[in-house]
Amino acid sequence: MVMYSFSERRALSRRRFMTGVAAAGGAGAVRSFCPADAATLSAVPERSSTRFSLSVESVPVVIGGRRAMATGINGSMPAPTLRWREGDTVEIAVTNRLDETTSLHWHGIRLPAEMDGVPGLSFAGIKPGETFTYRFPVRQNGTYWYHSHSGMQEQTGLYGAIVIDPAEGPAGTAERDYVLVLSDWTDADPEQIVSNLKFQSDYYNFRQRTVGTFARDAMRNGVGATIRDRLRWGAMNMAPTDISDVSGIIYTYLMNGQPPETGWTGLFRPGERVRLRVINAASMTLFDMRIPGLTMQVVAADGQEVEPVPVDEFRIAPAETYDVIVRPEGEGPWTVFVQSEDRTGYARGTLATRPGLPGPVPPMDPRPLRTMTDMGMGGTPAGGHAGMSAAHGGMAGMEMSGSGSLKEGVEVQSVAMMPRSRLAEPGAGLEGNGRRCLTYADLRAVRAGEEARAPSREITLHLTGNMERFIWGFDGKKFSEAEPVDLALGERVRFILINDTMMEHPIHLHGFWSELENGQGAFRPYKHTLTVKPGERLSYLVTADTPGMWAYHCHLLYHMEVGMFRTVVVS
Ligand SMILES: [Cu+2]
Repeated sequence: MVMYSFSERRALSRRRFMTGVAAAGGAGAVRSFCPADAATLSAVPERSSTRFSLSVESVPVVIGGRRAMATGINGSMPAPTLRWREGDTVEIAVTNRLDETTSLHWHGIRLPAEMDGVPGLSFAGIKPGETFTYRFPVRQNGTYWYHSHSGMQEQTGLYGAIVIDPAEGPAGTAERDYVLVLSDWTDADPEQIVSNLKFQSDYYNFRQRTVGTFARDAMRNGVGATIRDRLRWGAMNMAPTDISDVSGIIYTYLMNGQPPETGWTGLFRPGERVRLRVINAASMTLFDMRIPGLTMQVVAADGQEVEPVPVDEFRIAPAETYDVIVRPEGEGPWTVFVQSEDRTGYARGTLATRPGLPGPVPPMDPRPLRTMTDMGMGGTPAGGHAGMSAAHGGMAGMEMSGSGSLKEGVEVQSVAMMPRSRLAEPGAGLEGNGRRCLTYADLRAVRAGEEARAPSREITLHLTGNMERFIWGFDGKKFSEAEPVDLALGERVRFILINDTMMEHPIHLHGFWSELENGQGAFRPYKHTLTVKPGERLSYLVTADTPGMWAYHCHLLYHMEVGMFRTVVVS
């Protein structure tokens, strides 16, 4: 854990700004294209049918000047946007043209368990050459997405948007309607990334690499790849941080498949309302989105309508979706600026009245600083090296009060002694930046929840891990060591999550709404993915109304991969 003084942070932010300028200067030279053009991808398509035919296949792409093979659908990465209507029954025939098993999971969609698309739980997966036909009634509306639940296919591009019209027809709240699929692209081999992280958890957070580590890395990854990494690290002038496991060193952040050099462009006429359906399809990256000069009205979270919240900025974790409406009055152009949480890169878009008008790109913000609160020490956020060392020393060997079974060890590096609600906080790096940032406490559903029953019991789970060992789990156990969470059909339960780690974890329960208890009473927001901040305790209500085996996991792909995953069995 490295903490920065204020002056160090200032220096870092200056350096970051230089990096940003250099990157922008090289823009013209970098060519990038995907088989599907960005305009067709981002405009919400007409709803043509209730039947869809999707071919999962390798798709050639060039991103950042380098050729690579992505995993896409029908020749496109991201996969095509699917438009459905509430009340219809959709039928989706998925053919696997890869040489490994695939699957598609409909994220946030309430459906029978056998249609949920998780190999090993819902079904056997789709073998090479096979076609599996998903068929289910659509009982909700809003912005959702779909992605592979097999291996590392999500990291290599197998994700797309779902837009569901209300039964009574499209909402008519905006003249323009775009999806913004955000993602983190790498041409590194995802299996190698996991291996590197297990080997050294700060692998992608550059500490001064030496001749010794060069030799070691070259043995693991090959000389060419190691030299390439070193050149990138040098060019980025990276400094150590513990914000993200995987950073802009190997990631190119995409908006609708477009890297920042080219970006995505959305057209509008002055005075029009523009709806942006923002989906974080990244494997490992939390993003902070803003459009300098425009106020965004947040009108939906995870597909569900909320009372409009005017904001300048919001954080979106992997798997979350937010719908925002903006109303640009002049000609623009306006830049849609989406920084990675660790400020090692950004995705970029432009709202303009005609093509070819890029807006100004602001410098990236200073990197977030992990604080005492992130350590679960309670109190007000505080920084500084000395304070952190003292705090860590004080925690060593302590046992969790109220949860006698959870002890620190290899699997549980620390426990939050004073976990607290952080729902009214925008998140690390967004405090006090002069902008109105969305918080979970702001989310208020437009309708009262349908379920008035109080929960009959509580299930408390700690999010645990060891950053140095790249071990992640619930209650100090990996998936392979853990029992399923059993729920009785029809039961209403309160889940309590306590984050004992220094990272955010976006936790996704398949099949059911997670009704966040955020102080809005009966108007609590219905979410499918809830980000738990470091040192935070939050709770949500679940009605287990659909039988079956359901996945419950962290949506950071590599955390899930190494064991931050449980099965929830409803019977
Ligand atoms: Cu996680």
